[in-house]
Amino acid sequence: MRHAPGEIGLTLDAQGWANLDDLMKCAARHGTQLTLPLIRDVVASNDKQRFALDEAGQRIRANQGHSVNVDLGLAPQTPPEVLYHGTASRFVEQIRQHGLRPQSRQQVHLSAERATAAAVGSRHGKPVVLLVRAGDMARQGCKFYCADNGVWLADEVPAEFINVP
Ligand code: HQG
Repeated sequence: MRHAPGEIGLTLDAQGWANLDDLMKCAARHGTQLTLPLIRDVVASNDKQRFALDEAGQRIRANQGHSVNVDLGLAPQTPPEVLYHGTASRFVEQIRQHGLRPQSRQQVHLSAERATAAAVGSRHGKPVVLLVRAGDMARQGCKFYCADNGVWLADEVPAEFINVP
């Protein structure tokens, strides 16, 4: 849903939605039996609320984290004064120089809680939590978005707004 829908022949619309019938058919063709109750259960119970159903309950999409090109259609929001980004110690020098870039994803992911950022960073190695001065950034005209699961998103974070511990 976020990285390779085409691998099972699934097509997302421009906003990242896939029809549930299509998803079930494509998955079945590739050996995975999905049912509506199972999908609904995954959407409801996923630890990070990664997925959402549309109001009619006919389509599904990921709330954030895409590497494929989608427009989630989120409206810009005023961020908290401070957001956190968890990374690995080996990336810190590059980030100090170039700021945070989305890399393979569409946007940089930021958290309102330090502990969440630490967990995100530990996926990559020895975690380091960077403090992002989101309020200052926003006042200078940078846009922030909040995905439906509470993850904050920005197109990039210039180095001047990052405090490295
Ligand atoms: C780093 C997971 C060098 C960045 C998590 C990160 C998150 C740079 C890595 C979501 C850099 C990219 C996203 C620069 C950024 N030089 N390294 N200039 N700028 N980086 O996985 O933020 O499980 O694409 O610090 O919970 O770790 O997928 O991003 O370490 O919410 O739902 O480049 O993925 O969610 O790694 O994680 P990622 P992320 P899901």
